[in-house]
Parts: sequence; C-alpha cells; structure tokens
Amino acid sequence: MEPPENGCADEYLFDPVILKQIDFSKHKATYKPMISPANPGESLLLRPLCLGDFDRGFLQLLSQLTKVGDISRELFKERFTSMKSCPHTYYVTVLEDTRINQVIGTATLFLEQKFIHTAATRARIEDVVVSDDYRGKQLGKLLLDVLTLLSKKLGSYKVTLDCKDKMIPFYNTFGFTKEEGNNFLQQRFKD
Ligand code: 16G
Repeated sequence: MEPPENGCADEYLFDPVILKQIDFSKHKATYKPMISPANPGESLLLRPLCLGDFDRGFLQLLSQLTKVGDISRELFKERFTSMKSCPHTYYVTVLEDTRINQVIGTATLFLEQKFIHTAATRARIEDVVVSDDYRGKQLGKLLLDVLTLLSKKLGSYKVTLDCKDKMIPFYNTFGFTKEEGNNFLQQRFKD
C-alpha cells in the first residue's frame, strides 16, 4: 500500500491505488467544468476513508444523510478495523477539502458475495452525502461515477442503491432505474 498522501497521515480503509486505477477517460466529457478522480476540484482530494477521518468531520457529514448516533473514537476504530478485516468488501470513499482538513463528501461501495450467477458479486452504493456547502460542484456525480466504475471493474453483476423518493430523479440521471417487477422491501427494527 502506498504511503498516505497529504491530509491523511494515518491508515486507509482500502488501497488508494484502486481509485487511481479507475479508467475515467470516457466520463470526463460529461463534466462541465471538467473534474476527475485525480482532480476533483481546487484543494479537494478523493481518497479512501482514513481512521483519522473521525477528527475530520466524517460522522458529522453522515448526519446530513440520517441519524448517526453517539459514536465514540473507540467505536469508530472498532468498526473501521472490522470493515478493513473484510478485504474486497467495503470501499468507503471520501472527498476531503485539504485546506480545512474536513471530509466534505462520501459514498460507500459494498460488495456482497453470492452463490447465484456463478458465485457472483452484487454491488451496493450506500451513504452518499455531499456537504451542503459543496453542492453544485458535480461532486455527487463524481462519487457515483467512480463507485459505479469500480463496481464494474471489480466484476459485480449489478450495482444497486436505495434512496428517498425525492432523490429518484437524481439517481435516474446516472442510469439507476427501477426494474419492472422487482421491488425493494424492508422491515425496520430501529429508527
Ligand atoms: C439513503 C441512502 C442509504 C442510507 C439510507 C439511510 C444512498 C444512495 N442511499 O437511502 O445508503 O443507508 O439513506 O436512511 O445514499 P435510513 O437511516 O432511513 O435507513
């Protein structure tokens, strides 16, 4: 694994080289102005989650999406270590504003191993958030494009996400559509 880059002088959840190896060439033209994983915008850095992101507002950012609860440093470390111990499974990706050392965007790619479809892998995109102050900079699009490309590159047979009603048009623009005859159902045990 490469040594950590600026802004992240501690361990990564997954190898940052994985993000660098994504072929973004076909997507570049769809960004105006042009941004890319290597150049997400002035002072911004796209990278895997770091343990030190506990102190860079990662949990506060997630609270713009839903309830996060009381997460101590110890609990954060425990969950980080547990995710890291499952290789090829958790790709929690963040955008850091290196000027202020704050995480301002995040999205997670989760890979679920299956027996069906010839022992295939299903990918899920989860917990996509861009901080209110950084909206309108194509950063949500960038996170989604990167993780969708990564899910393909890692050989998933499909990538799915669930979202609130108001977000459906946004995700439709990235090719996520409701499949005729298929539904997302759940039982909720806690708020
Ligand atoms: C959204 C998220 C989902 C997250 C959920 C939390 C995306 C694409 N979807 O549906 O990943 O887990 O919100 O909501 O980011 P909840 O707290 O009501 O389960």
